[in-house]
Amino acid sequence: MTPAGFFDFLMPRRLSRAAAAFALGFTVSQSQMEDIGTQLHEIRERGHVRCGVDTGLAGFAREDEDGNWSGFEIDLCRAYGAALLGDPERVRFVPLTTEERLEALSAGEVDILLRNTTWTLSRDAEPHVSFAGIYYYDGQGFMVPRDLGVTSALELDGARLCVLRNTTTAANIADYAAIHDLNLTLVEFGTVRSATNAYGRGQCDAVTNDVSALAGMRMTLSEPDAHVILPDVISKEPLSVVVASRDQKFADSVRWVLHALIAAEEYGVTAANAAGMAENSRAMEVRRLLGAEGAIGERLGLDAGFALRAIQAGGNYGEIFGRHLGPEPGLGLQRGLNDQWTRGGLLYAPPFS
Ligand SMILES: N[C@@H](CCC(=O)N[C@@H](CS)C(=O)NCC(=O)O)C(=O)O
Repeated sequence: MTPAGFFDFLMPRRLSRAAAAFALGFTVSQSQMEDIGTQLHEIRERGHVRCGVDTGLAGFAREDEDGNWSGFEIDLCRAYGAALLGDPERVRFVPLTTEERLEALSAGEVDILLRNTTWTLSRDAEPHVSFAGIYYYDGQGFMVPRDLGVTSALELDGARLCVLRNTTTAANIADYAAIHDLNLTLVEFGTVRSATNAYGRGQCDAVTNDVSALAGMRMTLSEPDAHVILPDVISKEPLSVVVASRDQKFADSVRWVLHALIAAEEYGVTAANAAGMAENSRAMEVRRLLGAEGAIGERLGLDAGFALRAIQAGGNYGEIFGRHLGPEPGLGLQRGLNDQWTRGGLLYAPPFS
């Protein structure tokens, strides 16, 4: 649907946009209104979604020698291609360093940032970016060579620590060191590859990062078993999908595609059974989710089949997690906080109604 089409749908034709906004009681500026719906329109014109991803992090986003990307964040991007454009392959992956990521999003170089980015107040307060949903509840941890014999981060006094610059990691570790009176030397890097290589060469005694990222780094070391991730978790790192804040409608659709993958797992909808459930399920919530009932997709400026296609692209949240982050060949991470609320986790999709 075009932006104009969206407004036609929302309000009587004879009302001007400003009058309509007034009539609906919105306090939206003229320029904000003009942007509503434009981003999806641009993506459709272009024919692909541009996803900002890691430069290379096992389990999350990695490119092989033939240019094929794979990983948890990659499959989430593909779900967006399927939901927004009807095809999981209509996605271009743009590798971004920690330093580049938010600027690239603000500058309109990518549509969706899916790149281990923690939702923080300061980042959310930036005028050009909006956080559209948490897809992984993480926390900052430490990895050390097993033969160092260290069992807690509190024993790292005097250590050299590899850390990625322009991250929450670098800020948290400074706070942690100050509180616990630890004298740490931080050795900063721009990409995960350079940090992993430096740690592997013994340039640092330990490396600190999001625990999931440490699991990815560990996997790419020459002898993964020779390294341990310590039990200490020193921060909350809710990794989120981020979009530019210029088009709230787009942010909503991005948020609800993620919710669709989470809700699908809760209701037992998988890549394999989604089409059958759309036809045969008698649960109204599932029918609405899959577009067999109601018009929730249209409310988002999408269409009835957006969630069905997203789920069929690579499965529900649990299927995607299992493939990349779960037991071998995944990173071996537990579901933990990233389990459904019905099983004691934090994943909780709001109602599809
Ligand atoms: N979640 C933290 C850390 C994010 C981060 O960038 N972590 C490193 C993990 S090693 C990373 O993903 N690097 C990926 C890369 O270099 O492509 C943040 O948002 O600041």
